[in-house]
Amino acid sequence: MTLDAQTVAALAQRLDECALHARDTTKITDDHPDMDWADAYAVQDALCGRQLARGARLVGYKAGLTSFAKMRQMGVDSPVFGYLLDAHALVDGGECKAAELIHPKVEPEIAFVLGRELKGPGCHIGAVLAATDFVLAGIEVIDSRYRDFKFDLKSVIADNTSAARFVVGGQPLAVAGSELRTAGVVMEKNGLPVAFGAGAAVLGHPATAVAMLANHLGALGRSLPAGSIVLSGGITEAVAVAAGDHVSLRLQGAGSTSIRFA
Ligand code: OOG
Ligand code: MG
Repeated sequence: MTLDAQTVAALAQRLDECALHARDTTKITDDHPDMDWADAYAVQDALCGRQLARGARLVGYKAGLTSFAKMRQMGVDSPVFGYLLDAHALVDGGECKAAELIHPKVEPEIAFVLGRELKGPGCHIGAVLAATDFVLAGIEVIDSRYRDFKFDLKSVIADNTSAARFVVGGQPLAVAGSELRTAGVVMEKNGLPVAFGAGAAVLGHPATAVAMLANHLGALGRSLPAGSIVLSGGITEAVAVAAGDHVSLRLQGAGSTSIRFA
């Protein structure tokens, strides 16, 4: 850690207020170029603490920047981890208020629902599959609080990895007997296909991203509780959206999910 507790709290407040008022800001590494990984996750924790203090509930976690398409798009080279709140969950087929967001984008994701706790270190793909109840089709709405959606890894970690909203479908796909590597996704915007891919785009197998997340939390003495929902990361590049857009995602074997931007 290079930042003191007061600076960590002030940075969390700055990012929190940007999200609350749909206002962007400069990268926090511009002001704190020497901040380290622990600082970045400490700001993320402080941000989470503010949201929980307002009554939000933690419902799961997310891995991001887990596909080469995403890493290339954002100019970074390693995955990042964040958390999901009930306040950010949207109803399948429901509305996402674009005015509450700065410059939203959507991503096709495979969402894992855990039947059992997952605890690192030493978590591997087999442990993830054994602990997973089922997967669902998921659309993540990301919205970086940074100007022009430009950031470095430490800045985006502090900003809870651009997490903003998410929606999942209601048709569970059991992992036993499914081949998640070749499970295809098609994302449509206003009826036109805009992104295609398959599970293998995420680190060769999306369960690998969940294992990495469990190991990341394990290093902090935390775990992924039973019942958690875990977004394993965008399979393709994220697609910009605006009020009026309708986005749907089909995941082979798991039906579809959709949202409307109002
Ligand atoms: C960071 C978050 C990335 C994903 O699925 O790759 C993410 C960003 O691109 O803003 O959620
Ligand atoms: Mg994502």
